[in-house]
Amino acid sequence: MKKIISIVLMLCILTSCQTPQSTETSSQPPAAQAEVSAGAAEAEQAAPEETTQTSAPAEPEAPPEIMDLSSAELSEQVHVDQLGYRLNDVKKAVLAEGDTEFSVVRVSDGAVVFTGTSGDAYTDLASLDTVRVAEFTDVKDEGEYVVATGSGLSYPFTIGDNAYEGLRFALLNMLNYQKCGVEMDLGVWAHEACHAEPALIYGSDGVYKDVSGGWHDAGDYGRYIVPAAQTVADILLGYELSPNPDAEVLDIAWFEIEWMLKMQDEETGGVYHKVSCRSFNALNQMPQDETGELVISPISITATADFAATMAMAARFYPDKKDELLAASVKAYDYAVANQDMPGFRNPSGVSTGEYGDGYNKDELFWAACELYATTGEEKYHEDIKAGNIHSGLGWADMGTFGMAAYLMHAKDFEADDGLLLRMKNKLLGDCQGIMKNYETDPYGTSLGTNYYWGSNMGVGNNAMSLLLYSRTIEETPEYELAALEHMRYLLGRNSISQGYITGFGENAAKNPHHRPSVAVGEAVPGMVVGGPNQSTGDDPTLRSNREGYPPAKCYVDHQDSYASNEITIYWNSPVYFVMAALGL
Ligand code: G3I
Ligand code: 9MR
Ligand code: ZN
Repeated sequence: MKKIISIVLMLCILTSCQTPQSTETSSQPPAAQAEVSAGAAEAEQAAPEETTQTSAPAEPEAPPEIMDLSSAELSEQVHVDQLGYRLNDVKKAVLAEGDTEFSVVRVSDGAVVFTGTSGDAYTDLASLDTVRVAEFTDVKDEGEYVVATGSGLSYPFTIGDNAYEGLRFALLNMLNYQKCGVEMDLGVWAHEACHAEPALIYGSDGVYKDVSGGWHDAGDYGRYIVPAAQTVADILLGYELSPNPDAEVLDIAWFEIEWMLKMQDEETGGVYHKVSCRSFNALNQMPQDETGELVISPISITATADFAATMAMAARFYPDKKDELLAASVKAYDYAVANQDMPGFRNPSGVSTGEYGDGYNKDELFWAACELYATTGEEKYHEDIKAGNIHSGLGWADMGTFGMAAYLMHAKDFEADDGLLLRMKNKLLGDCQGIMKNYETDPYGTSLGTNYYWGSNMGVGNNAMSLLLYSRTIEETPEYELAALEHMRYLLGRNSISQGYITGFGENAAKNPHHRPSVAVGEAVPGMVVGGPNQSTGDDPTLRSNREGYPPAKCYVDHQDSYASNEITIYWNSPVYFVMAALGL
């Protein structure tokens, strides 16, 4: 984990920190310098222009200027990736409007290793801040640094190929912290077996079923099929598309798959939507302390189709279990197709835990058909895909892109249909172009435009994932690969509030997630992606009282009670894990 350094006090006057001159012109404008969509704060927006990097000392022998960092102050307006940048990465920071010049300073000795001029001032509509982008790609000496400007110092960061060390594993290992039904040896977060007793089938005449196991969904202890399917698919795809896959993924995912299998009704093939207590328990309880009766909510079509998709996908990853998985998948698929007009899931009376309501099931059915075709090559599934529309999306309510990924990667084993391939390519390309349009006008390297909603960080992860899926399954696209990495930097602190959104990673990472084990213990489990800014501040009282009226990208509060901006979930971690794995980081 990162070395913590504390930075205090005044910044030495930047102008006194001069370095010998030697200039270098970058022909590539930083993303933030790209053209701005029409109609947006025109007066403030500068035309795109090439930026000039003023480089490090030309004569290596000349001793660098030294800045007294001990008498410099941290600025909340100088935004960097608080983990850092690999040696050959593009390196950008986001500065305040007044920061036309900046330096990169080594923490160990205060050496000013680089000075530069930042790009044009630009008003970011998501944060309403006017900012400048600073590029220091040429700094390639390993070390711990800060960016220093007239506003003050950034949080510290590493330049080195180990900048991201530990993050990818922690993102995956988070799922082990969410394990239910078994005793877990997790240091201070250790817990006894929880939620292991049979659960009541809602509406039955006292029928109980064993549905133990699986992962707690989030900051609460419910276990829900729809987000489980997304999470399993994300990490299996991460495994499939990684240049250096993590062997642990298969065991980790299997724990959830085993639980999902228990959630299927043997008789009909339908899959129960979720299992939880009737309501959420107190925030400071460890899992074994939630002892209310467990209730299995009714079967839904979205859960059943997601289950069918996940099991058909899993059949390719677990050859020894292929028959069992495929049988479960086919049974679920047949049920979902036959009952697709059933209304979308709503919490039944008396149950108020996570709903994952979704009145539209065509994307889930599409995903299932694609996975079944990808695994079996049976024409029946191909016909079902051809008969419907192409769908996209990677979030729990919209799963179509998982279907496209399966078809694009595996249909070639059978008789891929050129028309379908083209439609999928165009659909995914259209999504990626929309993402890139936002990305190119976002100083922080993300792509949500001005739309920050509950779980916006999943949107960040999913957008990066879409770009990588396009690049890996259709056509290698270096700009998309770079943009995906830049999205990570937003999550790691290069955002308008310099907030690290992954617990334990970065100097200013979230410390008070809405996560029951973390609250109970008084310390956040590491490696959890929090929900992030949510412009609907009315979604929770703590967010409202702290952030009402703030611009969308700033509607976040690192408070344990803010479930609408600071909860964690398995499916906010998993796309970010995918990105790290696919990038081989
Ligand atoms: O997607 C739209 C967006 O396009 C629109 O601009 C925006 C305007 O408000 O709304 C967006 O929809 C929001 C949606 O999340 C985005 O995924 C809804 O307003 C918002 O209510 C919805 O919140 C969901 C929340 O439960 C409340 O139902 C979250 O997605 C979902 O992740 C969250 O899930 C909870 C579980 O129920 C229980 N466990 C914890 C988990 C995380 O908080
Ligand atoms: O802890 C719950 C969280 O997991 C949910 O996402 C959130 C919204 O459904 O609800 C949280 O529970 C709160 C409940 O809704 C209202 N009373 C306070 C609960 C937090 O302790
Ligand atoms: Zn449990």
